[in-house]
Amino acid sequence: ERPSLRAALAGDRPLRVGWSCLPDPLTTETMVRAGFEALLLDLQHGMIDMGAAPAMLAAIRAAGGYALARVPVGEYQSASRLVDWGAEMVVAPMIETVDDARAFASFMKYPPDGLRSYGPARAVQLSGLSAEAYRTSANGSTLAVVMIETRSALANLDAILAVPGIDGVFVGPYDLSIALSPDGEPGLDRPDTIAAMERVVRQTKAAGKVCGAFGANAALVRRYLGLGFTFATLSTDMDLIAGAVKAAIAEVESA
Ligand code: 3PY
Ligand code: MG
Repeated sequence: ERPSLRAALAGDRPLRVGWSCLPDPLTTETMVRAGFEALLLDLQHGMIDMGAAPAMLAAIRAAGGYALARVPVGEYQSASRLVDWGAEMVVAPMIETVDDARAFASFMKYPPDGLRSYGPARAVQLSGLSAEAYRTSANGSTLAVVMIETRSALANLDAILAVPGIDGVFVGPYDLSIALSPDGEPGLDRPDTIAAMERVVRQTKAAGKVCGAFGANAALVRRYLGLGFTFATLSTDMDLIAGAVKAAIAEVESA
């Protein structure tokens, strides 16, 4: 039996996590077979909708990967459905307050911890567990992760980390750097952005929780792992495909 996502994230090297925007299960399956051990389906900014998600979650898991998903802002009801369909982590963007975190956690965890409604037939099928084993392990093994990407989230971080049912945080460096800038400019390399990310790592690790970041490219993934993040997602399916096409054309035409 494979380790839970929580156990895999606590392993001796960071998990290789990819990012999917394209709503196609064969693309996600290909990314996992090519080396990503986990893949996040982006239902916030990606083109993936709730209709596309079930087959994509199944494709990730059939290829042996861990299935992660990000919901659109405030769509906690969708988080429940994604875990019902086999997502092992759901990431909620633009969380600002303890109340936001509580609302999200309540949709992710079964009673008595939360108000997730019971109906995990598909998650049971994909997990290979009995319904009883799934139900009793789900609150511990399914991760509710809040995005820290606003000034209020930074200010409220310790209180957000103390919300029962919140398993970790994920930093969006674009929104965070825009929020920290006086003129709304993104700046992934700015010292204030990096210092804020270091603080998030420190506070999150002190709370014993998982700490992820969006890594737009290999250099940023290395930077974030160097700062102590538990994991950093590497690029996106769109950027990886576009980069490979450009490199292949250049190789032909530069000869
Ligand atoms: C951000 O950087 O704001 C993100 O949400 C990454 O997708
Ligand atoms: Mg963001």
